[in-house]
Amino acid sequence: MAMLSFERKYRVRGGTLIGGDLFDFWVGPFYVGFFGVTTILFVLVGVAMILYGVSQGPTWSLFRLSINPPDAKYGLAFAPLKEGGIWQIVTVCALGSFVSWALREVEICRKLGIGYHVPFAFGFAILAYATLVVIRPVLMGSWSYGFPYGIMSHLDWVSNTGYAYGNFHYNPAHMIAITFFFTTCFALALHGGVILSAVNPGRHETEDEPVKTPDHENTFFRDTIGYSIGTLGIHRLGLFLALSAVLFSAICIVISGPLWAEGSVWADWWDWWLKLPIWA
Ligand code: 07D
Ligand code: 07D
Ligand code: U10
Repeated sequence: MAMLSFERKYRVRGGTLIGGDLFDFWVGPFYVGFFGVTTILFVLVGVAMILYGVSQGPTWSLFRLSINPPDAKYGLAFAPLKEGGIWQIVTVCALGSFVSWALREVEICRKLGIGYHVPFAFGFAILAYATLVVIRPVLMGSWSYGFPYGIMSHLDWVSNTGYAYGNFHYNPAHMIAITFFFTTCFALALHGGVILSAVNPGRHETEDEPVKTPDHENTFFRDTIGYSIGTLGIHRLGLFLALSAVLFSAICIVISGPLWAEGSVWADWWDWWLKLPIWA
């Protein structure tokens, strides 16, 4: 179905979670809805606060500008605007706009009558962000544990936080997360590759070469590794791998501090392994 005739079919009222018909319309290609309006409002306030914060700061340089979290002395209290209060407001706006975006996705899914898989997946990204700037700081008793909002400054935070626990590579959940990230890329490369190989037969073939079927895709993997997960299965696997990567990322950072105390080294966690009696 051509896109335009499809849009005429599905661009109908209904499916909203809140607000009824109030914002049930499109602007150009974009569905608006109640949560489109809240998204825009949170983005406008958040961006305005970032611009205000940067205007007070030492630089407009894109790579160096930074909105920093409050000092440790403020604990979990509100900080004065220019001493981390802006960071706190920006954090509220970021969470507000991310959650609004997810709920707007839900409303679009309802209109289309499709599952909620995409907003569910985005929820994992929101969870990871919330772990970094809310859950872990609350467990540690201070907003100062949040990461600063700047391109280079947030890299400094990752580096400093990593070295605060010795070598972060020894964090077992970090290992699992990284393995899931690598596996996700591997799976997407295999999937993209096999689909294109079936749809675009080699140039040496004739122009009217028919598109190959899923049987060809299955057989390729059965011939190479003895098993094919199937056409639906690869998409389930992809979603599982990607969400697991993000979930274990959230776990690896939330256990650093709240569980494995600050100042201790992740490498020491592996002592249980060295002390296994079988090595003696
Ligand atoms: C390709 C979809 C498009 C999204 C893009 C990002 C902004 C920020 C704001 C100047 C895949 C848009 C960027 C809106 C502008 C200001 C104030 C997604 C795609 C193009 N990081 N990070 C980047 C964010 C964290 C880390 C790049 C955001 C954690 C490392 C970009 C968050 C940790 C490296 C960026 C976030 C961490 C980066 C490219 C939020 C652990 C890099 C991102 C909200 C997760 C890389 C200079 C990308 C880089 C990079 C954005 C959080 C680590 C600026 C929005 C604290 C090690 N991060 N990041 O392509 O080049 O994502 O940095 O949580 O090496 Mg980061
Ligand atoms: C948080 C992003 C959420 C994004 C949202 C959307 C907008 C809109 C608009 C474009 C989670 C934002 C949208 C703003 C944009 C438009 C229009 C995603 C988030 C909601 N590490 N490490 C990870 C590796 C080392 C350290 C995770 C590798 C060193 C710390 C991942 C290596 C040390 C933390 C990972 C490596 C160290 C991490 C990141 C290799 C430093 C974290 C992915 C090969 C010396 C972070 C939850 C992620 C984490 C994290 C990978 C090395 C420290 C598993 C591959 C040894 C302190 N590292 N790392 O979490 O777990 O995405 O965060 O060396 O905090 Mg690490
Ligand atoms: C997949 C797939 C598949 C497909 C697919 C895809 C996965 C098999 C069938 C999809 C994949 C791709 C297209 C590939 C490329 C994608 C990526 C690499 C992922 C990363 C994506 C990006 C980097 C793009 C990011 C762009 C975004 C998020 C759009 C930004 C849009 C807005 C800001 C507007 C949002 C609209 C809202 C909130 C509703 C209300 C809107 C309005 C009222 C519009 C106008 C608003 C105003 C006038 C008010 C002013 C507001 C402002 C200024 C705020 C905006 C702020 C900004 C900073 C812009 O599997 O199948 O194919 O295709």
